[in-house]
Amino acid sequence: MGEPYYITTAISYPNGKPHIGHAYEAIAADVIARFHKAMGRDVRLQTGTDEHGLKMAQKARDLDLTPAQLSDQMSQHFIDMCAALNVNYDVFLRTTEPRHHTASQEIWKRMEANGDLYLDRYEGWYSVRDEAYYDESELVEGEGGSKLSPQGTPVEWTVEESWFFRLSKYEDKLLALYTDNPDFIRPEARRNEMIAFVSQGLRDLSVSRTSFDWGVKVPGSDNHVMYVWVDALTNYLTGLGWPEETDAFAKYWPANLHLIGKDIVRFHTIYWPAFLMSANLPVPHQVFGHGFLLNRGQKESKSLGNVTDPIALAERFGVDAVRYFFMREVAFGQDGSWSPEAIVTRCNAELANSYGNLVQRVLSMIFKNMDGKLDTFSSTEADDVLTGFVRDACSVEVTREFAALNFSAGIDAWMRAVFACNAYIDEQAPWTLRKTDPERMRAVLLTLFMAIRDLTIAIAPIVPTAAGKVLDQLGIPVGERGYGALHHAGWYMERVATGEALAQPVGAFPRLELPAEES
Ligand code: ME8
Repeated sequence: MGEPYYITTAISYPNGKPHIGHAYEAIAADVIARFHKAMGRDVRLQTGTDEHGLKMAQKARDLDLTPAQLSDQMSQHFIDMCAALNVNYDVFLRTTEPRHHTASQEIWKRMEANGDLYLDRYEGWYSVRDEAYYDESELVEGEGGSKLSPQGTPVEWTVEESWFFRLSKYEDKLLALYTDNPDFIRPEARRNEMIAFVSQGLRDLSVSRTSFDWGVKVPGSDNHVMYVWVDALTNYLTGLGWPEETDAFAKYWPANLHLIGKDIVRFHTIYWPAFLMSANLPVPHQVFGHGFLLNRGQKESKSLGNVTDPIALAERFGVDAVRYFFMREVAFGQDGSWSPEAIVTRCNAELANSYGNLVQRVLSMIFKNMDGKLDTFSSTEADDVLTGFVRDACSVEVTREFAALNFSAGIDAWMRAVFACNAYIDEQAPWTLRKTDPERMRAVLLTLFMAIRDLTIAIAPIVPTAAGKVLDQLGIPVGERGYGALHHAGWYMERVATGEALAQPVGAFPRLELPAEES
């Protein structure tokens, strides 16, 4: 089955429906998972929902639901989003599952056994209305000089009992982890931020609450629930069946990649490795903090009225177009912006006009002029140059860039190969050769047939549905669709021997249109 590869997304707060940022992260994780599968690895992709904590409890109260009812309703929307975006996860984990409580309590016990948890007092400005603590710096002044939360609710200096995690003990170990494993935090800008943060010194972390009860109970302290991040981060272990000694855990832990957004890098690169070291477990290989997706340069929010439902977006433009656009348009790791016009322009120029049109033209000509039959042919230098160029772009450049999570650069290399095919077809003009030199026309079309196969295999992780359709039309067996297949083509000769013909092609990349009011 190949070397194991375990990738996770953040688990989303289901206190609302999924937004575009959730879709972006899920798509990127799925692309990475499909890429590694196509490279022959034994991949496991985990996603899920983060259902405990104050935010969930507050939202449920606003809606007159129990937190459990709210999470049941809302997590289904995240499952539906994955289906709509063709995100093919192996595990969808919900933190309210009993096995997750077991795992969270087990990691807690191990941290405690290691001497890293102690009871103390948590003090701060607390708003009963918000059920939240605020920093002095966040407070605003109310009437008569009273102190108010940023939400304008009254705050009181409050002292509660809390468990603390000795984070301060892990400063040096964390800095050593970053130095010894330069790829542990990506991209570089995020790594530098975290090194600077830890270098300033770490304070111990309050890891339990007594002010509300929607969470995992602290073992031995029934009036405490765990701080939501302790339980949330543990999801990556729960999904492997830990603390049972499962095959999945032995095979997939430590994770190869935690893919998350830039706002939660601190939790994943400081707290999480410290918890794991404390529990005597190996730390993940890499945490990548991707950028934020903006709508025409603005954050989506209810007040701006620009919140996009990712499922509706996929229905409108097609799931492959949305996936292609996100991976192509945004330099991975940086923030990016989207708009309906940008999706239409990008996908029409590249997917429909350059690549889709090439596929359609070549397959139609083979169907019409060669009865859809493949054959052996002798190639000229021009054919070999094209074949070599396309093969290199697809099997060397695309794979190198995708492996480094440089999706945009990988797709750029792919587009150069598409352009090379279009330049070749114009130069060779097979439509003219049909009358003057049918033998040569066949060689040109079959050279292009092989190039299209390479192009399609290379881009399949990004646009799996359309690529699957094209590979079906080309008659490529399912077992021959990985990157390894780019270097052998035994199936081609088998196909020639059987004489099986290609069916009449149907377009896989429709041109997109904008409704009149948006164009
Ligand atoms: O943070 N663009 O959940 P969450 C891109 N439950 N990504 C975005 C984004 C945007 N506009 N907005 C949010 C949580 N994200 C925790 C995670 S993991 C153990 C616990 C990303 O629902 C965000 O960075 O607020 C995060 O990676 C993911 O969406 C879920 O965010």
